[in-house]
Amino acid sequence: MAIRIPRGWELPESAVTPESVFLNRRQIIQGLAAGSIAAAAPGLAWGATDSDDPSAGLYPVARNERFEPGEGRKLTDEEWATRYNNFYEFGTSKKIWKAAQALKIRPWEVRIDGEVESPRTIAIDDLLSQMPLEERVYRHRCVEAWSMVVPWTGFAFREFVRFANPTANARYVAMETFLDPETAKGQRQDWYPWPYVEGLTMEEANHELAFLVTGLYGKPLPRQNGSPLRLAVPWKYGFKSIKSIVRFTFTTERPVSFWEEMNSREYGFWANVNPAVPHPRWSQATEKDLGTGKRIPTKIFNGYGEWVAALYEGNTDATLYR
Ligand SMILES: Nc1nc2c(c(=O)[nH]1)N[C@H]1C(S)=C(S)[C@@H](COP(=O)(O)O)O[C@H]1N2
Ligand SMILES: [Mo]
Repeated sequence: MAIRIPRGWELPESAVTPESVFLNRRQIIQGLAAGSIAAAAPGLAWGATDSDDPSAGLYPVARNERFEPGEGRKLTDEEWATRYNNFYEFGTSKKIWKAAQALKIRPWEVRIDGEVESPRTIAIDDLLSQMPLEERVYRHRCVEAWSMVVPWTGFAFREFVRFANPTANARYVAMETFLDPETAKGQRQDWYPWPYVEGLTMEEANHELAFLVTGLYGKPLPRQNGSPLRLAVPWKYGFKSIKSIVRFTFTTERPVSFWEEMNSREYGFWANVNPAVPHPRWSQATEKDLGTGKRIPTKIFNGYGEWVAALYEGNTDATLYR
């Protein structure tokens, strides 16, 4: 197969195809003998790596218009969101998207245990078929002071909580990424506390903004973005939004997250975006918008204060500690 279309990231930024155009291109590719061409030429278009994702037929889904990019913000180009990533399991640079294609996303099971009425394991496609999917445009602010605005597809975390049926004792939910050093070479670096772990209070998990993500730009979530299931908590620094989740454990005690374990002086449990609290090694007052490169002021709770500030009333730890 020698079809060769230059890829977006091989072009100068000025020549990158606008979303509407590559959506059409993707529709065309999908229309062509489903699978055969896309499978023969992986990387042909943005969506082509999805061709082996059995959930592809679920997308796109309707956008929930309650969530907006924010004043002066525009959607980040898909190529930036899918080619500039943090996923330490596949390396510490931002260019891990190719390495991440090694991730086996099926079969994929999600374990639900701890303080639940009955622990269970569910296959991702069973879970997907039971959850109400919607699209939400969220801002994402990395602790490294870059940010993006992307359309995630997924379901409200609180729908998942209802499904998991925790006991009244549950105060936190801990989440865990897969552990497979065979495919994820970063996990052979044994000075990191693998697997990646994150956690939320039950109040946070039940907040309507907390979102479990299964798709991006109207397609199944690319592996490099944390397929098949990742978190999006847009009022917190990006490292809270754990990727490729295999386990949810409801607990009475606060979990210690991956980055907190690595360096608790720099990364805490709450990690609420706060421009007034600098990282020990850099300011958090501004951020660089991915793609445009524009420097913009960082907002408290990443601009979601109206939604979430009430969660932290009287909890100075949560707002003043990083
Ligand atoms: N398992 C896992 N989850 C992770 C990370 C990681 O290295 N491993 N990086 C985090 C960080 S620091 C950020 S900013 C976001 C990046 O998500 P993106 O690559 O989809 O933009 O994922 C978060 N989730
Ligand atoms: Mo991050």
